[in-house]
Amino acid sequence: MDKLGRILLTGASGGLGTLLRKEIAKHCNTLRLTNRHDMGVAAENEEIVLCDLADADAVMELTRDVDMVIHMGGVGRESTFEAILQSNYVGFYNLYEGCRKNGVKRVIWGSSNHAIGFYPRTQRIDASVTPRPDSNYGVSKVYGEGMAQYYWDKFGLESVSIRIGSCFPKPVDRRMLTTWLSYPDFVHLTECCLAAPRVEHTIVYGVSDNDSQLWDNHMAAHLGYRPKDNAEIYREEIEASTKPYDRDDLTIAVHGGGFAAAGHFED
Ligand code: 15L
Repeated sequence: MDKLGRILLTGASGGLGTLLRKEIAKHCNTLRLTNRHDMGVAAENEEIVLCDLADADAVMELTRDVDMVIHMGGVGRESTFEAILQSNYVGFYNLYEGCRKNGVKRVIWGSSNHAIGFYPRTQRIDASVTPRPDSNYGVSKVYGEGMAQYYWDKFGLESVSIRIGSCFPKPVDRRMLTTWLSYPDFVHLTECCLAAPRVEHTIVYGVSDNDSQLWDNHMAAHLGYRPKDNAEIYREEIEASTKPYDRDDLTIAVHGGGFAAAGHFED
């Protein structure tokens, strides 16, 4: 892929941000890293900017002279409404406004399978389905996808919303035999999102080439994503170390698993 001038990576000290920091730097002249917390020492082509995305003025500066954004920041699980509000709504809005006003070309960001978590496991879905979020966190991802579509339709700012499954070094429970996204596949998918000539607003499921599949990526074929890993190689190990789910347990009845099964966070 052609080298970009400057990429901004948010959430740079989180799990996925730390992974991308190592892998994405070679695709740009300058990698600007941001988070609220310490991100260590800047490497040769890195810039480090401490920033709270809820601070609109700071985000306006943060997004200046940036070609593309990889947004892995924000609250990454169910939480209080206040925490989600500041990060996934206010912070997300500030980011898109900064990108629009500073002429950023594309935002690639971590949406989540929890935007569609209440679909039953008996149904394989593609990106055209109506969202069915399974948590306040999932609702915030639906908002993000709405923003991404709106900023493409109204302002021509491109986005890829990656509905990430379970991105971990290896699957750790039975549900993840279906939802697992390996680190190498996640890096490859992010590179596809950076390199694709035109994405408009694309929704893609971030999932490896698992034998057991709930998500169909035919609507994101233009990204050229070809996952290589398959959770099936862990089946024996997972089945030996975990109990089978009860048929009626929401953890296994719907795509979102435990997020759907949990009660309201603040009750
Ligand atoms: C997510 O959205 C979370 O960020 C991650 O920690 C996992 O829980 C994942 O979903 C999942 O569904 O396994």
